[in-house]
Amino acid sequence: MSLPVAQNTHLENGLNQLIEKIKSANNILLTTHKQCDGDGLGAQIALYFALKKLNKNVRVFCVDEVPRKYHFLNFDNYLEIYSKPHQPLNNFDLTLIFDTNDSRLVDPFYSEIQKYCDDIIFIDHHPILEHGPKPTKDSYIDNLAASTGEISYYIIKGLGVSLDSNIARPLYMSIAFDTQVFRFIRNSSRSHVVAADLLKYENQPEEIHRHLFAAQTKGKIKLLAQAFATTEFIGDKEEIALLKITMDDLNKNNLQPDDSRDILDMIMSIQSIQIGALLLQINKNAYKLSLRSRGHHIILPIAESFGGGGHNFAAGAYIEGSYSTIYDKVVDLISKKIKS
Ligand SMILES: [Mn+2]
Repeated sequence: MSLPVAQNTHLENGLNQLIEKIKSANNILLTTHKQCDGDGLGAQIALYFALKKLNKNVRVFCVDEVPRKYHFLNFDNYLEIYSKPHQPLNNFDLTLIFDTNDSRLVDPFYSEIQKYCDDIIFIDHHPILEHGPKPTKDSYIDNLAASTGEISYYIIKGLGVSLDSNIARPLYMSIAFDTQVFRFIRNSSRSHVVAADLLKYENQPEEIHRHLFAAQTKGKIKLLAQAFATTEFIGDKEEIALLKITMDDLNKNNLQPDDSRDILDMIMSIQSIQIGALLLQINKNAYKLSLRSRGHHIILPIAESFGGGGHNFAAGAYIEGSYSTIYDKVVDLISKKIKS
């Protein structure tokens, strides 16, 4: 079964232009948003291996430390971390940034890249923000793609590079991560079709699922127990769930902020919850807000009002201030959204 590479002519033209641009560039930089996730990381690593096969000079960066659960990819010899010692940057013909179109999520690396590269392109599946920075010209944004890995797959195919296990493994990881093993596929067969092709080259997909979703520590289970026990249910019908996790909660269980990422999704599995919020403390007076909606209420504007972004039904923002002030604002905005 084959599907068109893009879901409308406008996107197909954009994708073809992007592929031509990549073909004509020699020095290429690849990166993704801060606190990377499996999607952006897998999409860029796969393209790194594909571009190597085309003999391009290519460097692949994360802005900051890669969370533990992705270390099974063994990227130490080629993946560079901007926040750690790395080789100096050189001039690049082209920079491709995966899984965001918001330059703020790539800073301070973004500002640095601008000194070395005039052609920066975002490759993404998040909506363009109403109030945030606009993506650069020629950026390729496909809101219908369930993962950025899927887009990276079609770029690699368009470049005429043959797939192999180095390319298929990170791409499969991207798709498995962002779809949560095919739960969130935007009602399209595309994720499955692409994955089926990748599995010709990846013979341990269950190992990838395990690394992404079932490699818990005792500390994580303890955090889950505490999180579930302290989740607040708010509203007339208790349709809002709100959860707080402090730095101390993470530290005492030997966990990283990334370890808290899936907890809100677990709480959203309570069918009566319409909107869920997590306030994760990142320093004394700053919190990362994560928001989820069951699908009846678009919560992206709430995240945008705090200077954040994301998808319509899964979004987030960094907020400075005391917990009680932030709590009041967040509960107020969500309650209004529920009533609207
Ligand atoms: Mn993504």
